Amino acid sequence: MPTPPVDRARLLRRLSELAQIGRSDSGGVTRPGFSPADREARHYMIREAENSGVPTAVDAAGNLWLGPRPHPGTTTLVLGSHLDTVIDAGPLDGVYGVVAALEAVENLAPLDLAHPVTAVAFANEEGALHPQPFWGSLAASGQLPAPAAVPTAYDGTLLRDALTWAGGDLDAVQQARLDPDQLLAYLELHIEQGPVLEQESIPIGIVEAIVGRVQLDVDVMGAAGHAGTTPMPGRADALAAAAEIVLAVEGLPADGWCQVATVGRLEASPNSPNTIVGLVRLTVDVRDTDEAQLHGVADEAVRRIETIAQRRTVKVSCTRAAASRPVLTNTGLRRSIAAAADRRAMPTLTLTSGAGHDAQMMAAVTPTAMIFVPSIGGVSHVPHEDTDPGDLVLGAQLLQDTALAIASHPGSLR
Ligand code: HGY
Ligand code: MN
Ligand code: MN
Repeated sequence: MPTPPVDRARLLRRLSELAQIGRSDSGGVTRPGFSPADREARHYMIREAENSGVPTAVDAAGNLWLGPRPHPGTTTLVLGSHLDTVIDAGPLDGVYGVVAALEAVENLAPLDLAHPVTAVAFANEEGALHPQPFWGSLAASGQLPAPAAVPTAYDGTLLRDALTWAGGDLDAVQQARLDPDQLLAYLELHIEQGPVLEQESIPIGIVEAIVGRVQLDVDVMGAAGHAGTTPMPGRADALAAAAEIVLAVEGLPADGWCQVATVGRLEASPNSPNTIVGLVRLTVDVRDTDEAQLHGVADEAVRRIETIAQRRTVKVSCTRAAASRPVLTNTGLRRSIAAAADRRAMPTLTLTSGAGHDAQMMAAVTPTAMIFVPSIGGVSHVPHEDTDPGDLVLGAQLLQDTALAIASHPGSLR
């Protein structure tokens, strides 16, 4: 069955218009999950979908469905990613996969397929404002940890309110859980966010494995004091201790504990030029494709942090705030992607993802795979994140072709 062409102009127009929503002065995009800008992007996608006659819905976890939700009596092919971003992000991370997924749903809708094809924008994948990353895909895959008593964002916003504004319901989040028997597979198209495809001059990546990740929330509690009158001996300077902690975390990969380690968020208080810092709140992000290694490094990070705290007579609390397992994608789906690429003579490369994705959560409940397109300069999570428009269209076409091939055959992938 010939697959209709992706509408290049529509795809690029939507990406360009979405990049204006949450635009920051630096030219980046700031649309943290459940923020007003995130809600504006959702409303934009709802208008675009409904103008094409595609039904939309928001589930209790705030996931935005663009097309028929999985339902009894069918096994649905789900295409998706996320609309939310980190702070000062680029214009493509996540949103590219959602826009391409809607494009495929629109183009395949007129065809009589054995399996329905739908699109989803999973809520709060990044966890940039409300701390639980992969919130929506964890809820959809039945893996959401019990939320804190009063889940609160880094800025003090209550998740209950933010989720309600997004169309969800904190008390009914369990209803967002998908029934694996109603799922055929999950496919996610995403920018690579790394340098490999560009270095190899190959336009399509077929993801074999996705890195696992552990995030620790660390509080360093010292003693605030007057910067001028407090003698140096005996200070419990939380920021000086945190500085050692940042470097100790940075040293974990070089010591063979994991592939990458980062302190990405740090808040010092009272954050005044002439006061010794009393409290530092920071996050530790460690990643590896080996699950045992990942849990070992989290324990080692805590050991290093506690040793520094003891020597500096500050107190620390380390909490495992989020964790995602490393996953392998589905072999059959990878073959379907490769076959679809071959039909269009698209060169492909099989690679590992150093970024985490909603696909990791969906892999727990249904056959899952990812397609990458190159990132210019290999950069992401920055305003100058970019991909050649031709590659964006190629990736979207391959997603659609693969979806058509998989959804055309009754019982495929079973
Ligand atoms: O952090 C990540 O790997 C992804 O951007 N959520
Ligand atoms: Mn991201
Ligand atoms: Mn992403």
